[in-house]
Amino acid sequence: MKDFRLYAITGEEFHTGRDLIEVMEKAILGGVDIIQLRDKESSRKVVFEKAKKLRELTKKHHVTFIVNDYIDIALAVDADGVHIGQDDMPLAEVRKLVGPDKMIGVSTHALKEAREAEAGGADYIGVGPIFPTNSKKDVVDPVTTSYIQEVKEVVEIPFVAIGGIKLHNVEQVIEAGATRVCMISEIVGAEDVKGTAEKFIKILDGV
Ligand code: 3NM
Repeated sequence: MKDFRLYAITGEEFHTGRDLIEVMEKAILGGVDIIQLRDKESSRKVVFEKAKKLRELTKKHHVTFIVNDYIDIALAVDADGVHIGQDDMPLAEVRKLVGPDKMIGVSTHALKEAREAEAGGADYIGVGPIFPTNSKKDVVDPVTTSYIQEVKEVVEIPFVAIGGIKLHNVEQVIEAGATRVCMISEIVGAEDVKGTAEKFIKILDGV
């Protein structure tokens, strides 16, 4: 797996009319090194079209591209991997479908899930939500930064902290032991998307 540290997930509800590809290109130019297409509202046809465009964009900039939920779309556009949640198909089945070379990321909200994802062959896990977030429906209560400390002690595969992470609280996340951080709203909803990503990179550089 190509490692990463600044992970941006799409969230067009925060774009206030701006174009998906333009916003994500600004994020990449600011230092985002992995992008996930996450679209739970659009038709599969529309998600596929967005995935195709984001694949082109991420190829151009040598950035990792992950598709949330849709394994077939990830394969069809030759994404670098898929991201699944606790309510998706079992990890072993997803691995059978995508093969050994694609990345699989799994959202986890408790140590048991983190252990299972690692044992099942996930390439990385999401750990969250660290703070309250309005970006995900039916999200569990915040797991707080103590979950980062637990995961760091117990899990060997890479993990990325997610959920309510902002420029003003990211240092708490890093202090707890995270070296990779992931956001929706703070990056794609920023007025200055590139500048915001650059600020995160500066903070991560100081680690
Ligand atoms: N997954 P924001 S929290 C997509 O805890 C997602 O697994 C989470 O958005 C998890 O950066 C989350 O705007 C939403 O809070 C992240």
